[in-house]
Amino acid sequence: MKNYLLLCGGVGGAKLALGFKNSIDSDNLTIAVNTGDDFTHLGLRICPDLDTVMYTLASESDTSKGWGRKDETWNMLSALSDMEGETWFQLGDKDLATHIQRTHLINSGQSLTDATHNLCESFNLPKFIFPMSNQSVETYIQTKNRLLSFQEYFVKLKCEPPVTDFVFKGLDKADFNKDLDLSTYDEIIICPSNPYVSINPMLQLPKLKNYLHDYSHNVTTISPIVNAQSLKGPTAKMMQELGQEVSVKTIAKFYNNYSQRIFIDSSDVSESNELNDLGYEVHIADLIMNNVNKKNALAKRIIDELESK
Ligand code: FO1
Repeated sequence: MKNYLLLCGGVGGAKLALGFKNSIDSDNLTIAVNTGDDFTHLGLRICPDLDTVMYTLASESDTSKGWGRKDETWNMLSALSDMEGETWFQLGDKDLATHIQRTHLINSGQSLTDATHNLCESFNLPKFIFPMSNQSVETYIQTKNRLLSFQEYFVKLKCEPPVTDFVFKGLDKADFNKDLDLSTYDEIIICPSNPYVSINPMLQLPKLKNYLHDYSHNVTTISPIVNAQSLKGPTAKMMQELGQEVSVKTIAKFYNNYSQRIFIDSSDVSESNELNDLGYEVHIADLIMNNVNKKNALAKRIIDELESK
């Protein structure tokens, strides 16, 4: 069995990561997760994509919302509201424990990787989930009038302001996670996550960017666009606002320097020839992962293609 590295954002990436977890031995699976969405809120270090992946793989996620924990209660948030505290970013009681424990571990001197592995251990997960970096990289959204922090844009303003650009702060002091030796992975999968705000923060880290460029024949993209719509979140809206066509071709062009293989949905089969012209080997699959069988089936399909390469 080959070794797989998944590059993953939040909800869409986590679904595919669950399919991989259910399909291969965890020794063959490593998941590098975007931390550009991370922020400090009410004194707590919050890492939304790491938590979404961790909860999803532990079967602890609230699948209807896509973030947070299942069977959640909201007593803290309600008490905070009574005190007229800040409640725009909703923290459930069980989820709060994760942020308190992570903040405590980091304040005690642990790296984000070690804190993540400690949290994963409490969910009976192996140490296969890694932050993209142990240093902070913060995603900002440039809108016409203001530069917004990611969570202000995403949660407070519900992705409404049109996007003109993206800014990643902290890159000068950040490295791709040193615990991940890229030469040990046979195949790298770009999960169906938002290219601009979930994968791009990782691509800004020179070690990963250069590796993907040099080994693009081992990099497979799974399109987050199906039939001119986002699988999840604001990818399609952002594409439109940036003046780009909402299509798998735009995804293929975005990753053209870093990937030579792409999985697209059967509804986009008519775009195959154009993707071939861009240099991609194209695979057609059902990319809509709306139940666990489909998550497993897509992961198995990708693994089968890559094992027989
Ligand atoms: N997303 C929301 O849309 N509203 C929220 O109130 C919210 C709270 C929240 C709390 C913890 C957490 O780990 C994630 C949370 N998210 C929330 C999701 C978060 O904003 C993610 O960054 C996005 O899902 C993008 O990946």
